[in-house]
Amino acid sequence: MSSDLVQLSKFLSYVLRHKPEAIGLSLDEQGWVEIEELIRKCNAAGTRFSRDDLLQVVATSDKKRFSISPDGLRIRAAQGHSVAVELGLSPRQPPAALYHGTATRFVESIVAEGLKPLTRQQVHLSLDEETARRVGQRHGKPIVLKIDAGRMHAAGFDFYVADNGVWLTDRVPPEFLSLPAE
Ligand code: HQG
Repeated sequence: MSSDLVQLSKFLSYVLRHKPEAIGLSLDEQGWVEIEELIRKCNAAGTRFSRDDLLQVVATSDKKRFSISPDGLRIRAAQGHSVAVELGLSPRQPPAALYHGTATRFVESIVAEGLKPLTRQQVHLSLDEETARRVGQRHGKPIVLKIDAGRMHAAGFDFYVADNGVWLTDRVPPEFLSLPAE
């Protein structure tokens, strides 16, 4: 993706996940906004782009960060929100194991308290260790925790899959976490 489109992707993540009010936008309860209104308000706020630019960002996003509604009129962030949204996802049976990448400096606290969503709406989990490692790397020296998702689900915890395949759950208590073998 060109650097202009990367910048645009970051701006869209900011607006659609965290600060819609920064450009006078409000998300509906499932996080959707009209594409036409989004473009108009971004342009008015000084971030100029066309519908084609937007569609290119959506199509080429490495993590499929954005979803377009089936009628092509609306867009939302697939996950990662800090603003309250109800994505409308149905609970799903998770695989036996899921993974969470984090930085080594957070591990002591995570082992004591479990995984919490902190600034986001839910905890984000990956299907494979390699993806989790990349997520963890964003925060520092990465470490991948294994989540006993099968046992958590059997204990009554709900799991969801975002439009882009990221697994979500409200929290992970410490008893369902394991550290990699030394
Ligand atoms: C950690 C990216 C201390 C948690 C990725 C993480 C993902 C704790 C950090 C998405 C803790 C929060 C989300 C506890 C959790 N004590 N630290 N009890 N519980 N943490 O960025 O999962 O590139 O909010 O381990 O691909 O890193 O933005 O969450 O390290 O899908 O599109 O607190 O964001 O996508 O960090 O990443 P984040 P995340 P994008």
